[in-house]
Amino acid sequence: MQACPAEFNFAQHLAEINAGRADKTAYVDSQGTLSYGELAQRVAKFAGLLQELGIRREERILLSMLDINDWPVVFLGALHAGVVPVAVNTLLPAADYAYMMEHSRCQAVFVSEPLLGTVQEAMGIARHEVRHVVVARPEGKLAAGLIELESRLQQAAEVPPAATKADEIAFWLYSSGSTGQPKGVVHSHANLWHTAELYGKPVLGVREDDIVFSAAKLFFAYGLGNGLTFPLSVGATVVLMDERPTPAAVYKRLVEHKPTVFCGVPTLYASMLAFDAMPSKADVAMRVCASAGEALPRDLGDRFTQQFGCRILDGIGSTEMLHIFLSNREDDLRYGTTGKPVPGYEVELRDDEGRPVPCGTIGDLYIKGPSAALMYWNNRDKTRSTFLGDWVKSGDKYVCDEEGYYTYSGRSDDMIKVSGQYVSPIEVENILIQHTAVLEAAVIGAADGQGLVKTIAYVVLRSGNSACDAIQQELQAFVKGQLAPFKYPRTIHFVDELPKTATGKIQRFRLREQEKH
Ligand code: 3SK
Repeated sequence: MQACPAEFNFAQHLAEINAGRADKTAYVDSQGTLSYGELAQRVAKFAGLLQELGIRREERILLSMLDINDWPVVFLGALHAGVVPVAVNTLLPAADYAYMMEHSRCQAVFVSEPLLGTVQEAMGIARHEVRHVVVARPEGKLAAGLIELESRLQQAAEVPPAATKADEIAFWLYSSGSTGQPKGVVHSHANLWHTAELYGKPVLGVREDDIVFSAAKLFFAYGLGNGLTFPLSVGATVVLMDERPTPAAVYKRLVEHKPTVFCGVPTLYASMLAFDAMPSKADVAMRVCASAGEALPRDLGDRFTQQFGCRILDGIGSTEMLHIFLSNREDDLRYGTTGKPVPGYEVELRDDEGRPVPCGTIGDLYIKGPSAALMYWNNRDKTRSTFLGDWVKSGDKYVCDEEGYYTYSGRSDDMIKVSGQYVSPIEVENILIQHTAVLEAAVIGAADGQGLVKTIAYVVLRSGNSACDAIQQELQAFVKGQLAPFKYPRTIHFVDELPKTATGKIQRFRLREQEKH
């Protein structure tokens, strides 16, 4: 494999490799298509628009947009300009956006109209430096002070790419931890290239004649690779979906656009297989699928392959490593495991003292590979405890068998991964105990009948309140009202007391054990 050149701009790299495909469709969304030629032109114009708005190299912009054809234009246009896009989860409440605006000191926000209200609410809370709010696809006339993306883009001048270095900061994504605020994960231009060269092309096997559809959104590291880095690195076509990834919405795209590569998460695969109006193998054209976010139960993989005749390559990646570093492969697949290290990455399982553990023993997963993030922005402590020289601590526990297959064995911390997204139990508990009926709360993740993790809360009610369906629903709505909706507990158990250490620390591991029996 060639090395990434030292002088490297990932947006320019994509424009160069796709220069001969001007008429080929790069993206298709619910409103139309964007050819490779149009994409290249709009990226260069977007960089011109940033200059016109007075946004300079290395400054940050916030990208809070649904998966529409403008998303890659904004992301790559910023890279082209040497400006740093901070791509954020579109499901977050205003308080989280407010934190991200302050923390990233973003100079402008690029937002889809349905998210504008949340962004404006966040601007009312945050001490921000936002100078421009640019709205993609507004339905009607925008209020004074807001900029419409399309008209400004059309008028903007195309500018040449910034001469960035491979190791220069290209973009950020946010990742949540069990305590504290989300961490700004800082990635370089070269990191995008490494994920395509090491995983996208050789493992997932994305090719020029593919149509790629990722139900995981572009603001996730997983979705960014699937829906931008990999397909554009080989000149493939991408289907984008701005809706929530329900089975109906996903099947609609699978039948209409006939994607050949599909990327999802285990909960989605489970709901697709449980869907009443499931299409037949002849209605779809998938040749390979990917899964990440949480371990794919063996039975789900088997049933999906039986139904659609194609395999799901289950893998694990992280926002810190940018994409998948441990994966099954088409020619080496064992459902129920996460496969083997992706060539180019090394993984090690270590005990509490940092010593490698033998085969068959659970250990903490460490990864070494070229796509590791540069740091967590303005968070020296967490950077130091995660990025350890060449190695990155993942926070996951794994076991490796005699044949070299790795199997997921839980988290090293209390974090819960639900449908591929981290939920901090502490964050949910802190909301629950703000409810007047709640005395104490503990939150854990537990596998349901299909082996998929769901959030469960244990709640001690204040005297005078009694456990019933109504209070359960009220508490669920209370959490949904304050946190991103995926964080609410799917089940609430009302208990008389919580297990605690002598010093009063909640023992979530005891609740997890109880949940298993
Ligand atoms: O959750 C994962 O396994 C994952 C995969 C690819 C990129 C990022 C993440 C978090």
